[in-house]
Amino acid sequence: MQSWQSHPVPRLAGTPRPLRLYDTATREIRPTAPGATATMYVCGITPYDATHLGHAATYLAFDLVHRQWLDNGHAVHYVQNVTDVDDPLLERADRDQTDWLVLAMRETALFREDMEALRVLPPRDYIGAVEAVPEITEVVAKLLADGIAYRVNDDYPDVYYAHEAIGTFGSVSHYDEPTMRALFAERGGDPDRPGKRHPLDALLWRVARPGEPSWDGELGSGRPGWHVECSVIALNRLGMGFDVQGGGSDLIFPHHEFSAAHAEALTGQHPFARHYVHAGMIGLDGEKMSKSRGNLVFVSRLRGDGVDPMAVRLALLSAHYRTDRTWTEDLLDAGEDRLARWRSAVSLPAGPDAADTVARLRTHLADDLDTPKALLAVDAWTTEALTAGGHDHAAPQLVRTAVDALLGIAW
Ligand code: 5CA
Ligand code: ZN
Repeated sequence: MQSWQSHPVPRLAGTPRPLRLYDTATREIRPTAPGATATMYVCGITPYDATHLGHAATYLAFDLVHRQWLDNGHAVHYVQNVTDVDDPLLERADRDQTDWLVLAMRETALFREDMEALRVLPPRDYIGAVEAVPEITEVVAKLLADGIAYRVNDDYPDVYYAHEAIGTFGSVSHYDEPTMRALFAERGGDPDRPGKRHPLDALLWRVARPGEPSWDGELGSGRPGWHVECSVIALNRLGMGFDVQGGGSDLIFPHHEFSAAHAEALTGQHPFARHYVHAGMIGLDGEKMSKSRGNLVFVSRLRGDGVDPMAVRLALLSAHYRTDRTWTEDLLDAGEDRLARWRSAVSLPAGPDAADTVARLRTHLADDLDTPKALLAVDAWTTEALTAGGHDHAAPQLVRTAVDALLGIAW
């Protein structure tokens, strides 16, 4: 699939700091340890509705990871998927009497525009589930051949993953079985499907039902399950042991647990990813912002209303990426005020020395993306520049470059 346009990222002088991130699997903040090319897979959208601020916040967090690695001199191989065929997408297309494929293409196009407006660096590989069906089919067939997957004995002999196949199941989320069962039922799983060997076994291949899109191949006519899509798209481009698997915290279980388990069962290697990184949930009026709840604030709507995407960026980065938080008008107002102050300060002919500000910015961001402290460091410099002033003629440009490179703000 076509990705979106990149903006050039300026190089920043001085000393970068190696990035440390919280890892859900080991439950601690650990250094990332990428090679010359850092590798990251972030779960993409299910394109049946426009990008809301929850999605945006999650992709912004991983954009900062991307920028930290670039600052440290790494190339970054970033892969993202699009879940462009799935039950909720088909249900929405049905409800709206529209072609599911056209709906997916339309919402994916809008997502690309939103990401570009927010200056999120694009993935190198942007891969739709539909285009990946042949490679996914191959993996499911191998899991079947290896006895790790099985078909239910039914009119529709769907293929399931026997989740007890490997001993590492549970090592991403560490949830106990009752929690797993509850989340599995809540997030797209089918614990009560008759014929499964265990309620927690996850769907790998859904045999074609009348009226549903399907693909023919060695498994017969059907379509892939959700977790195995991400598993295969990541594995075939990044290999086992890639640096970061990312998404919102609603993906910890079952999605990331099973994506990892499928790949580990297939290859016999552990781990799938070296860090599992999860962003907190953005809510509105006390509830998680979600398409199914309908309580959404769309990035495109704000853009249409003339809101500067850079203010949205600052508003979403003003709290730590791992905290669940609520979107409010006040947050956006604060983002707009901050952006205006910063813009005034970097437009001055001179300001106070900024070397220490840049060092603090780097230190805070490298510390599990501590954006609240990073933003305060820039605030401190701008306040001094706008009140006391300064004589360093290079300082405003240095702050511009640092905030552009590390926080993705355009002036
Ligand atoms: N297509 C799957 C992943 S393979 C999916 O979860 N799609 S999504 O459109 O529902 O979400 C896209 C990304 O945004 C995921 O990383 C998800 O965890 C994240 N996300 C969804 N809702 C929120 C929210 N309210 N706050 C923060 N992140 C969210
Ligand atoms: Zn995914």
